[in-house]
Amino acid sequence: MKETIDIILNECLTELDNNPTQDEIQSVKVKFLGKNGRLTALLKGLKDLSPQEKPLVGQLVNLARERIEAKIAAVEEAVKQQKLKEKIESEYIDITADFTHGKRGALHPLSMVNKQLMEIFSDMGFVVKEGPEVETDYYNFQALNTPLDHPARDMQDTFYITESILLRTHTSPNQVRVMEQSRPPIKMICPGKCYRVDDDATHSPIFNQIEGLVVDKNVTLCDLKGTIEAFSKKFFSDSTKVRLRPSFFPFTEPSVEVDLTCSNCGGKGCRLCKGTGWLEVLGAGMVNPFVLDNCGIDSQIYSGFAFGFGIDRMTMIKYGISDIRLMYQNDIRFLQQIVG
Ligand code: FA5
Repeated sequence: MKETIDIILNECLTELDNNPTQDEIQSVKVKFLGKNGRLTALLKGLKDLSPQEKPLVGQLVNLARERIEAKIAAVEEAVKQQKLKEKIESEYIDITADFTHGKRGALHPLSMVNKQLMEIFSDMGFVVKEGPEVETDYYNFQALNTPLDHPARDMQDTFYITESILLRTHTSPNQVRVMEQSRPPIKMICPGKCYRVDDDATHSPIFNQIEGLVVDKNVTLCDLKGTIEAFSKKFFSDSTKVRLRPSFFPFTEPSVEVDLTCSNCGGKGCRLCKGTGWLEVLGAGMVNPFVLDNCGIDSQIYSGFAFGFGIDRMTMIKYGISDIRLMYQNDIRFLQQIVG
């Protein structure tokens, strides 16, 4: 009987010696230790042995079983360690690898400038608002003192969806929307896309404006000039000077065009400023009392200023871009020159 036990034991240990897989280990368990396994069969046969033989053979079978179980545990541990090693190797990341060949994304120049402008105005206490790009004729023109057939509409021809719904030509409709919804003091800016039937090197059919509006008691043209000056010094440079020239917008009275000293030549005169030393950057003025009253704000008590400028134009001036269309063609070679 001892010989039979040794043969079974050796056979089993040999099978476990050959780097078995987890499935093969399972088969060995079933084959030798399972319900109908070979070692189990020996235990079942004990009942046929004599009382003297029974404890002896039983002890031998149990010893063999213990050796097989210990071997199985060792082999299973080896399989587990091997799997772990393979997993670690397959998931290895070389954090010292050279990634300089990888391309990094960057904000588009217009988004970059818009973000910068928002930060400057937020620091100055302006609240950022938004308004619809698809606008009604009422908000885009009529509420801004520009009735049907007003000649000022000619300068802002646009894309009409119906006779009374259009793509907004400027961000000024948001002056009205904000004044209708809130009471003074108001201090807001509103960035957004605008649309006009324009198309040349400095005018795009789609472009971006920022509207500014301040309404309170005793707001004057000096406050407008001071605000533009403070903003321009932050955006361009400390030496930037501001100049106001008379102009006309139906929704401001008086109205002004605002010029800044040329950021390229500092006011000496160059190609960018066409030798004048000044760059025209925005339209502005004191909110027309008609517009205030129309929004339910008593023009006898309150006054306000508003301004509107092109983000595209600011970007062109800041980065010396000569053609606005470059910013909408998404040529990576152009974009890389601006954002690196
Ligand atoms: C207006 O749009 C007025 N709403 C501005 C304003 C606001 C006046 C508040 C008074 C009070 P204007 O048409 O000048 O004004 O446009 C303002 C700026 O938008 C221009 O200086 C220019 O920088 C930009 N702009 C206008 N049309 C285009 C265009 N087609 N492409 C690119 N930029 C444009």
